[in-house]
Amino acid sequence: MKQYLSYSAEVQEAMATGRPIVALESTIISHGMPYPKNVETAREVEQIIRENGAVPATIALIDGQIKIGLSDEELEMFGNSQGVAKASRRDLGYLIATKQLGATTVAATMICADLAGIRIFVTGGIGGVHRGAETTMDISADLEELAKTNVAVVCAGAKSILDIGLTMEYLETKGVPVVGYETDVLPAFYTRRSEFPINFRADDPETVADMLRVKWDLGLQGGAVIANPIPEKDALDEAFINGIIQEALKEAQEKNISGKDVTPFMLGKVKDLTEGKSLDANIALVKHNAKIGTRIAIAFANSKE
Ligand code: PSU
Ligand code: MN
Repeated sequence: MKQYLSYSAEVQEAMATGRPIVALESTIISHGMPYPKNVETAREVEQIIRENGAVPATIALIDGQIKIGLSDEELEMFGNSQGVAKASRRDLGYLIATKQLGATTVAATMICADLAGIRIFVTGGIGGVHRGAETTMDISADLEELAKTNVAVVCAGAKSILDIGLTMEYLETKGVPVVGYETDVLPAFYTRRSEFPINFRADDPETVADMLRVKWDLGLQGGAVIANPIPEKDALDEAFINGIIQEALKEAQEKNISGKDVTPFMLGKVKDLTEGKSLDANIALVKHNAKIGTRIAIAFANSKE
């Protein structure tokens, strides 16, 4: 397995010296945000992690290797390249064997982080059960991954392009804990609240770290969702964003968008319809997640023995 992993110098050094490392995904760069804001955001998020005392490891597939930690040029390449595949669990074998560029989703990033021994992963939002999944069966592979891979995902909850209620039910069935960070309800990505209660509330990074430590000490396989609401000042108006999501969903249906194209289509459409407001909110929440996720990674490293 080791022959497929390649580490940046920064990550290698952090591993050698036992410094906390935070994993980051690359689908958000290649398929989640437009250029050049995607690359700017990726750099800023990495910088926030460094400033707060951990080491960032953005994960992607390049030339037959799983890269754990990208260079500045590589970040640019993933942000500004049309030919980058969206890589989830099913795609890893093929994309690595054929030496293609692959931007890893939450599911694939969890797999790669786990292979590298990184337990804390920061992103914007996870995939989930899509609205209408009772007929389309569109359920993100992210949820299955959360059920089996030991990586905690710090995110801003689930977007209402998804069926948030069914996503919570799915996670419950699979035994995935959903922790609200300073919140009692699941945040809905662009807004701080949804109508769905979280399973557990944590008001400090130590509580999250201790919970993860005990879960994995007990051999309870799988990850956790750490849901951190978007800062108040960056949140969008609920009625405004939900109206726009409805409009975008309608267009996705009319255009018969399916499979792995659904989430990128929806994100792009919502961005256009909000005239970029959704992108600004997305950037703000990822940065906030980076800050909280770094604190959790540090607390988790300190919780060892
Ligand atoms: N949500 C976002 N931005 C993203 C994604 C989700 O706000 O970029 C990406 C993540 O990589 C996530 C993937 O893992 O979309 C889910 O895609 P799908 O629904 O096809 O599983
Ligand atoms: Mn899907």
